Amino acid sequence: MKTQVGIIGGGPSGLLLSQLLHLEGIDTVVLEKHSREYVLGRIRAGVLEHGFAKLMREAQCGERMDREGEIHDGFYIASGGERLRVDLAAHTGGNSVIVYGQTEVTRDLYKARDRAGGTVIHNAEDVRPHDIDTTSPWLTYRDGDEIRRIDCDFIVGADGFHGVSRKAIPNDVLREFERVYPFGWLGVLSRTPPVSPELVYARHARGFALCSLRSQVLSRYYIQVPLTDTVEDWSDEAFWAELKRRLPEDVAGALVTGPSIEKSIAPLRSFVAEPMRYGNLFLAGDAAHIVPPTGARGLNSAASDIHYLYHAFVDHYRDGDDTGLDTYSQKALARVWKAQRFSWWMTTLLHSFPERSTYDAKLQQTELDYLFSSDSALASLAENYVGLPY
Ligand code: RFL
Ligand code: PHB
Repeated sequence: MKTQVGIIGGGPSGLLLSQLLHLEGIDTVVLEKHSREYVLGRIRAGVLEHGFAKLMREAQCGERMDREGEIHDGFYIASGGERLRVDLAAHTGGNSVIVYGQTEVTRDLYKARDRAGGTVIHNAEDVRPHDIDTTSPWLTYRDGDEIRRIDCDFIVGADGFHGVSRKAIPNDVLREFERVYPFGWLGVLSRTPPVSPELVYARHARGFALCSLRSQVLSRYYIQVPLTDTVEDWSDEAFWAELKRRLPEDVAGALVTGPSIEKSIAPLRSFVAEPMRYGNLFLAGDAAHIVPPTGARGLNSAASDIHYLYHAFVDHYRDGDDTGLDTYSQKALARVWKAQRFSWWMTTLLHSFPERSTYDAKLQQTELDYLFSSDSALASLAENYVGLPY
């Protein structure tokens, strides 16, 4: 098989790039390790910035998002019984975010690839990139007993944090920057009305909690848990009781509980790999960088990579202009690091850190007091939360 851009990974990054390139007449093949049902069963992001939404519309995949997604122009931060509304619109000249689940984004992208007759190969085992430092890179994957080969002009590694593409970059070229947090988020999805029309990020001495939603009948809640905890340690009853303890009284009192329909633990980690290009291999999304979910930046940062990469490929194929490809890594990383900084800041502000000094605890409280009393501090938070310009 032959294609112009071979894409490893059929998550939101890979599918969005594939669909955008298709609309410009550029051929792609997507190799996905798992089944479609498996990919759609992962419950992840819920908050999209408008830059992401614009790309979805450009990809002709924005219709359901615009119909069913909710525009949120504010959210709450709760601490010590107080609740502060962060007015995103007021602090950003009318900007907002869209609440629409990653599962739905991915479903819409799969449908678009199907409609266009795009090639997305599921259950592709042992995917490997070859000759990435030449102008004729190629991919192999295993289909049962057969090894299949795909010749490409370029390869894009959009295969998430645990993928193979980043590992194909030689050790003496690749630099990795990492911070691992000593806790995770236990998330529960339930078919219950959300406790608040807007998200509530709550700091509490027992640990962080977040009230989010997917729709008016589907809620998503998270609590900070030690890394040693497992899903089996948490019955639904124990989860709801702990969530209530960490929320302000009025919020806890309004909480409607019900059976969980999904429950999972995600460890919190910050990670960046540099460079994001090696030869004719380009990394995008979680394959190159991840953030703790506190600032809702992960999927949104993936989308900004796709924005740069898509335009770079179009310039290459349409005009023979390689400037975009040559500057991709540098441009993408500049925005990636700003998302890293913001996610680290939100995480540090709102979580309980075991074995933290009393000095650090005082600083965290002072940072919150400052945020609650300063319009400039709120404006900085709002500007980052709605997404910095591309
Ligand atoms: P993905 O989604 O991990 O997709 C990668 C795909 O590649 C496949 N794959 C392979 N395919 C072939 N060969 C291999 N060897 C392969 N190895 C892996 C995988 O099966 C998969 O299908 O990466 P992508 O596309 O870059 O998308 C990134 C986002 O998934 C991620 O950044 C967000 O989910 C992060 N995130 C959030 N981001 C936001 O912008 N807003 C949010 O509100 C938000 N909330 C969250 C989040 C992530 C969370 N978790 C679980 C970490 C909330 C949570 C709890
Ligand atoms: C979610 O709804 O899953 C969600 C929302 C906001 C975040 C993280 C996750 O910061």
